[in-house]
Amino acid sequence: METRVSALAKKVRSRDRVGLAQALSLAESLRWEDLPQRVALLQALGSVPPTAYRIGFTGPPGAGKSTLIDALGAYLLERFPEAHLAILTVDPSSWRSGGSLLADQTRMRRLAAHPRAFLRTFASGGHLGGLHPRLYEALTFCEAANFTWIFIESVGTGQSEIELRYACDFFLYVALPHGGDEVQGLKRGLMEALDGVALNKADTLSPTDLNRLLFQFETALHFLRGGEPFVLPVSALTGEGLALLWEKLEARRPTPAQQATLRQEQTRYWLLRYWQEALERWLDQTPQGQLRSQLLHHLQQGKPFWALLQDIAQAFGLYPPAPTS
Ligand SMILES: Nc1nc2c(ncn2[C@@H]2O[C@H](COP(=O)(O)OP(=O)(O)O)[C@@H](O)[C@H]2O)c(=O)[nH]1
Ligand SMILES: [Mg+2]
Repeated sequence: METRVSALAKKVRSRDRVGLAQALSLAESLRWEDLPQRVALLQALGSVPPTAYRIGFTGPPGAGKSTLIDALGAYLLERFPEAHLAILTVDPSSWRSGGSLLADQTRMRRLAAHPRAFLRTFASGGHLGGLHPRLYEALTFCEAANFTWIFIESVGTGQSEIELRYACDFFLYVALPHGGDEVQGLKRGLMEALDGVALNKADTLSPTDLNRLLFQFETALHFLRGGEPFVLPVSALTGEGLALLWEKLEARRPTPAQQATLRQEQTRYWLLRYWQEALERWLDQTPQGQLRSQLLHHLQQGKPFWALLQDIAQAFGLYPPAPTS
């Protein structure tokens, strides 16, 4: 195993497509049986100083995230002939064979065919509402492959929206201008987490509508965040605003020291997720873990709520409560 792993590590470091795809499949696996292999690979890659600029793109389905990534990515790869770009799309709402993952691939036509771009889609991993539980490892592998930028696309649903923040250096919200009250639809938690807003499909808006939307976003963000996150109209279709968007993203790129601190916080987050996952797995094998299905069964049979509460507390040795002195 040792030599196979070090051979794989070498391939990853040299950005070999097959090797990288193999490493990412390993990252995608949710089987604990595969953990030793992942651990060995991470170990073989050693500690990788963060060099890639990770940008997370979130927003409602149809906002144009994939199209924007394709346009921005193609623009960047042309401008920087030495650069390499990795794109991970993580779609919590669909499965590998599902339609929207394929849609992402077809929306990224330019990047899909580009020799310096690497595209990979991640299934949901069955994790309800959250990002793929192994995304962190996948990103570590991409970082070891020395990509200049890593773009992460995630559909904005529930928890994953905010969670993306723990995967990237910059958290960009791609807004879809319907002409309604877009800002109202944004959850407060999301407003607090995002670093910038790209108002996409600016080509479909009249100047009046565009100004109204910009004003709405700027006011809301100013109120919440002192106006720190930017709001920028762009069009992934016409390319309008892309150069300026990149200028702004580049200006917000964290320094290596800031990036190291950020990664430390992010590692803490993913570590606790692992802990939670292991805990649940462990719990399922204990009598207390099995109690869960018994409780639901008893509830269905009409056992009163208070009696079920008693059962829970008793199972964990909490009933009657120990007297506090
Ligand atoms: N008019 C216009 N259409 C766009 C723009 N960006 C994306 N679209 C279209 O919006 C639809 C959804 O785009 P897609 O990138 O798949 O959205 P995603 O679900 O956020 O990834 C597609 O039909 C795109 O062609 C844009 O800037 N202007
Ligand atoms: Mg998409």
